[in-house]
Amino acid sequence: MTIATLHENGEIAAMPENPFAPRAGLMVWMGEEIVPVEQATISVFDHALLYGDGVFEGIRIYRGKIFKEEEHIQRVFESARAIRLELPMSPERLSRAMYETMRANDVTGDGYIRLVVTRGVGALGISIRRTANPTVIIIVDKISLYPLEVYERGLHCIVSSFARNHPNALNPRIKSLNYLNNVLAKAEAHAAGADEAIMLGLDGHVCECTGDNIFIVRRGELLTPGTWEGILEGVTRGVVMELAAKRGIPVRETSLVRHDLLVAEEAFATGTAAEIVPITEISKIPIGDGKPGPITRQLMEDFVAYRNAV
Ligand code: PXG
Repeated sequence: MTIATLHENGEIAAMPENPFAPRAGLMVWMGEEIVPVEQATISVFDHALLYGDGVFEGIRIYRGKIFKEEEHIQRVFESARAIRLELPMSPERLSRAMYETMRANDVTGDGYIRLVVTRGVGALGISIRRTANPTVIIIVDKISLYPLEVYERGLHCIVSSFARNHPNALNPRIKSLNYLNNVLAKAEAHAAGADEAIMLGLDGHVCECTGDNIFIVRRGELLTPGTWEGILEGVTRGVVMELAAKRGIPVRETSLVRHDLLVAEEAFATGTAAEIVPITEISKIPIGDGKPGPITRQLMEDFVAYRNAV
């Protein structure tokens, strides 16, 4: 379908095709049923659109199985609770809905689930009292990854000029639909010719990357910001802490500042999409010798073995 646009000079022109448009044939869970993507539309009065009022999850499918399903379901329920949003289905029904959507898309191998819960349609005005019918959306699609080359050379990061949301403003532990903070930091990184941005809190403490948690290695110890700093309590972060412990690598949640990043022996980011990706440059300063470090590479290997085993 071509959409027409009216230009200022009165001419009507066809809008160019969107190269990022979803693929035809994609089936989406929309509210209570699975529909073709063209019919998976939400109202302009849904408060998710009007105010970013809602929560989401990004989940991996490995070999037809939802990875860390319980953790993701628990997190979406916790995010929802924190914004006074009641999910219109039980955790069990949500799990079945995700598997039903996978089946509708013939996903038996690897894939990605984007789970979204909107506040629902409401009157104009931010009050949640004047909204009803929160909507569950489940998109099952391919995952978009960093190119393989990035895993070999490592991410080049800037330290963003945008502070991460203060926990008392909007706690990053809530995976809310308000991601503009991260969107702006990521855009800033790209504008600076970097791959990714590291965000600090208002107090200058290291928080996280725009869609990944951060770890550094210092004197053989694995360090990562604590959840009190204002970060998402990442599922991958949890797995990596477990894997490190199994290897006998000491792990500690602690406060870190910019200086700690620059003197680190190794650094890496973790997330559902990225899994584990080395960070080899921060603010144009090489981390360690500027190559992915041995502990990072060991954990990358362990992670692949772990997710292949579940
Ligand atoms: N910090 C932030 C701000 C995130 O959004 C993580 C850390 C890592 O958490 P997990 O639980 O994934 O280990 C995230 C996760 C996407 C996308 O498509 C974003 C995330 C996960 C998957 C996909 O943008 N964010």
